[in-house]
Amino acid sequence: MSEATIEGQFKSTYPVTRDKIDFYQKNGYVQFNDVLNSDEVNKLRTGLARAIDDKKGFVRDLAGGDGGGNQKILQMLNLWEYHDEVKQYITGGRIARMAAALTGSDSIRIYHDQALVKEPGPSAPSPWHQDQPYWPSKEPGMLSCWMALDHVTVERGCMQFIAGSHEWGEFSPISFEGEGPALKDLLNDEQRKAWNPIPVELQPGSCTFHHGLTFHYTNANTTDHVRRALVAIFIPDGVNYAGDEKMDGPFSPTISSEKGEPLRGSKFIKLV
Ligand SMILES: O=C(O)CCC(=O)C(=O)O
Repeated sequence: MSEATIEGQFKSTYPVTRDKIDFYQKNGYVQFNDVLNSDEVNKLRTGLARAIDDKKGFVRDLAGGDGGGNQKILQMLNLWEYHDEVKQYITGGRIARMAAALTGSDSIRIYHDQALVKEPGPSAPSPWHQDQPYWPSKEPGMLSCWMALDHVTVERGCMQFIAGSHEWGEFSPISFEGEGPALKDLLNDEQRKAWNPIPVELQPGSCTFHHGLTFHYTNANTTDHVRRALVAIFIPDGVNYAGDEKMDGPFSPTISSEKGEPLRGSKFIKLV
């Protein structure tokens, strides 16, 4: 591969058509194929392998283990701070510009990235949930790009969505450790009738974007192969800080906004 192409990694623009924007706005999620080429996917796999070795920053088992061996869902936050490959991916701008197009926003900031790894064997499902209840934003609007680094099938833990559920309002946060009610228990009759999970199987380098209120789920990985996903969460314009009562996460100390002001923090760098 030429130097020029390597230089351009993660930077070139991926076209987001009007149809895709309309689909996202109507359904609360959308799929894009071949957003990354195989060199870019391999670069991110390299960064992820190093992150799994050195476990810098915030690392835990999202399903309640100790983050040591045998994690059911290994979650590692803000790889971009520690691993150059991921920094290039996040700051290169391709996926941030896609987020800007989907939301119609003039500016996009990163909230954080996260690697979510389901090894074969000890893996757990990620229960049906919305993301917005875990985020410090007052208004909905934040969104995630879920990038597949493996060929993800239903059995390997691909994303599943309830189309249109981003219009159903904000529900309580759901425990990934299996405590408390399931999201489905909180629905009204009409919402229960509309419950029709849509699995989105992806090739490596393909992704989905989903709105912070969209209901989503992934199976435990029941295959013999690892499932690696790299998620980037974005803050578009018009999202304000909800205040302390909604924030006890790892980035609370970095938030510089007062309640009701645009959500800003030292790590929420501007990408677009
Ligand atoms: O990858 C998973 O298992 C869950 C992903 C997820 O919940 C998210 O990206 O918001």
